[in-house]
Amino acid sequence: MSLPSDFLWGFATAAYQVEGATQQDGRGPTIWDTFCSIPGKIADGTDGSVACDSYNRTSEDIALLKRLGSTCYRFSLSWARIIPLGGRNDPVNQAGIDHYVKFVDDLLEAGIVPFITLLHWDVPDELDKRYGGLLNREEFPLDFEHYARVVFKSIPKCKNWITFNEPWCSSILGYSTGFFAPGHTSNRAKSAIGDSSREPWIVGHNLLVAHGRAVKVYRDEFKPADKGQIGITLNGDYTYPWDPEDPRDVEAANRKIEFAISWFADPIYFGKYPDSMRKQLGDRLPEFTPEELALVQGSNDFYGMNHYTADYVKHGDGNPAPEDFLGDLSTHPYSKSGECIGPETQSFWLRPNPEGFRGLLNWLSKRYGYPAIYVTENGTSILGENDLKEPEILNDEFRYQYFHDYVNAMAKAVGEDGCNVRGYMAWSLMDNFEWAEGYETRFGVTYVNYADGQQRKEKYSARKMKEIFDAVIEKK
Ligand code: GCO
Repeated sequence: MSLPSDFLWGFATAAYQVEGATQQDGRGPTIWDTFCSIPGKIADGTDGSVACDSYNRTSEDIALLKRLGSTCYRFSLSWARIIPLGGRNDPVNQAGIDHYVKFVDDLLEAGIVPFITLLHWDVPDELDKRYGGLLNREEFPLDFEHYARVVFKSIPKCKNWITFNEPWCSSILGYSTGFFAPGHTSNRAKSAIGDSSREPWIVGHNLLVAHGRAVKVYRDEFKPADKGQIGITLNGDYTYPWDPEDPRDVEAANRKIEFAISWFADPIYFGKYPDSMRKQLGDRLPEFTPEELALVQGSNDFYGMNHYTADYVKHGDGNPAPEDFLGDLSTHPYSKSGECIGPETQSFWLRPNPEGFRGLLNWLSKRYGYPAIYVTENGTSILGENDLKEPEILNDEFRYQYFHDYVNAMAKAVGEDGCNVRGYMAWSLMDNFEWAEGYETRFGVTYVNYADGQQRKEKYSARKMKEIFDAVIEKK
């Protein structure tokens, strides 16, 4: 046993992936509603307008969390339910606030600790139309600060806050590859800001500053003296050198983690972007003004870690192309000696590798001085799961094994390596709208039958989760 007795564990979701009810109670449109309406963007042509209908099934979801034994739950708020047009001079929608206040009350009543993400990608569409959304260095951070203030004021009972989910994805997938909303690609000829190859780096910068603004508001105006914590959630794979004997591959592997994680974490913990990024990107990477830096540096009470997989990385030759956001290298599922990261899943980017989880926990802890870490997402899809019959879907041994192995790897990182992990939220409580993959890829421990009245049924992994944690958490 190696996780402390007050260790929190539970599940995570995000508003656009589970809530549905996109037209209900005055919610405004978001960039994801708009993006889904563009033909070809979502694999099965669907969107989040119904999703799991969680907006109308809050008590059912809470009962499920309770049944599974969860002690915490991470979910995100829909900014456009609270301020439908998004801006600091736009009207606030009381119905949206009331919904989340009640949800938090009900969770606490059920003995479940809420972790709220302020923004999990569903930016109010109006802000994108009005001034370019995340691209706007002046307006966006101020509007986010205002939204955060409205939320902190309305929901004082929540003590755990995450500003942004995975700014890497917002920046790179939203503004370089175009896989995610708003679907910009950095090789477009024209951009509102001139050179489109700058867009992802500007978006990342603006998200950092907006995060810093929200944290300052929380600390100055709302944070209770004895409790209350706020941080950002970053995603990143663990990365092995393709050839461990080749120093160029070793360096490339480290650089890849820096381009994913340190892009955001170095400014927060050290007050600067990583040297590897400055070297490769030059002035395409913005400089912090002194005012921005004062907001960003020191702005994490904890590190929110989303983690799923690992990869092998081989160095590239020559100068990287401007859109090479990985840092002039290529990733492989196999090492030079032919060793594979792990079995295939339904997600092309995900192969289980629990040792990599322990590896990355150690990498982060060493680099950033053993900060408190909450694992805010971890989980897997299963190859072909959606094509199976219901009884087979419910028997998700593969997912159980993934959670078992990853949780035990984390327990070793805590018990044997001294990492300071305080909580863990599995992705996800239930099958849901998997962004550009639509509903064809399932990540839930609970099966959702979308075709038949949104019935939820616990899979094997759901029923085993408590057992997995009971085996590694010390008894009180
Ligand atoms: C994330 C994503 C989740 C995905 C999950 C599986 O934060 O990474 O937001 O919403 O559904 O990662 O791909």
